[in-house]
Parts: sequence; structure tokens; C-alpha cells
Amino acid sequence: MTLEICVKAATGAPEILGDCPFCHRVLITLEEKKIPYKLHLVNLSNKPQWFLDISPEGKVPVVKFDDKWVPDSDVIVGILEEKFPEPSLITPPEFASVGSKIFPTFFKFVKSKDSNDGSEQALLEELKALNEHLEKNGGPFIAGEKITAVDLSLVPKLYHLKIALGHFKKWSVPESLTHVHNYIKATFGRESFEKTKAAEQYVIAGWELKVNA
Ligand SMILES: N[C@@H](CCC(=O)N[C@@H](CS)C(=O)NCC(=O)O)C(=O)O
Repeated sequence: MTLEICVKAATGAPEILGDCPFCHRVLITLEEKKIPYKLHLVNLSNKPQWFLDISPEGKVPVVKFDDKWVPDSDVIVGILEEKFPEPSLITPPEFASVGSKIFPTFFKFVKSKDSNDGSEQALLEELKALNEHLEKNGGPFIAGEKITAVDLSLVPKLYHLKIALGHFKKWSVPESLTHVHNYIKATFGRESFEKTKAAEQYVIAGWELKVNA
């Protein structure tokens, strides 16, 4: 059975896979579970009517399950786990929120126009907490030796963080956070990630609109 999924098309290039971290999360999950899928690229700057008909909120990703289009990556990943339990990507509950504040703090920092507003420090604290978690639990993944759903949610966001902060702030994750660097290597190097990531230029193009909003 081939699943249909609507994802973001690249900013300014509607025929190319775009830079939505929530879509990327679902695509990596499909790849890790080896579920065949068919992509529909959606130009979010000019949403076609067929898309608004199936996704009234106008958001991606949406996936068709049993003839019903379902939005929201949290919900979609939950259904995928139920319907395709092997390999299991279930995260033990004690690890489920590790790294969850990295994306909102990155968002504030990348948009910040005031270098003294504490947004860089707030992001650093979150990255340090991830580093400590990985050190304490041995890694390479958040729940230990196996990659799980919490990694598949976080890693696309770290990809955005790395590219957008490098480009707009000339900022990179401090070398001292060695466990975070090892985590990035272990996850960005996976075939499921490589195959489904947006090209860097489109990640930058996507953030350009938000940074200069
Ligand atoms: N909570 C949703 C968030 C999805 C979301 O915000 N997607 C963005 C793209 S990254 C979107 O579709 N935005 C609509 C728009 O830009 O008009 C999820 O996890 O799927």
C-alpha cells in the first residue's frame, strides 16, 4: 500500500521538495519504517484549491489514511506507529520531551534583532541540556542505542538551526558540545534523513521570509 502525503514545495521552486521540518519528520518516519509513499508538493505561497479542500487549515503535512486526509505530524506519526509497528520507533515516555525547547528558542534567536535580548543564551542552555542528556545516557540517540520518534522530530529542526543560524547569524553550535555534534553526525548521516532533506538553499529561502518579516 502506497501512502499519499502532501508536503511543502520549495520556496520559489514549486517542483522541488521544500523545507518544512514537520514534513521532513514524517518523511523520515516513512523511510525508517520502509513504507512506500507518493509525494504531493504544495506551493504554500499560492495554495491550490484541491489542497485547501483536503487541508482546510492550509497546513502541511497531511497524509491520506483509509480515504481520509489527516493533518499534524504528531497525529500522523502516532497513526503510522499503530498501523506499521515494525520497526518500533516508540520513545520511552521519560525521554519524550528531550530537546523540545530547542526549536522555539532557535526561532527567537534567528529572528532577534537585539544581541542583548538573551535569545542566544536561551538557545545555548537548551543545547547544553541536550549535550548533558546524551552524555549521561550514552547516546548516540536520545533514548540510547536505537533511533526513536523523538529523534525524528528533533533532527529536522536541528538541520534548520544549523543552516539558518550559520547563514543569518554566522553562528554555529559550540565545539565544546561534543555530544550534540556526535548526535548531528549520527542522525544527519542516515539514509532516511539524506533522502528526504530539503536542499540548503531552500532552507535559507524559507527562513529569509521569516527573518525579514
Ligand atoms: N503542528 C503542525 C505544524 C505544521 C506547520 O506549521 N506546517 C507549516 C509549514 S512548515 C505550514 O503548513 N504552514 C502553512 C503556511 O505556511 O501557510 C505539525 O506538526 O504538522
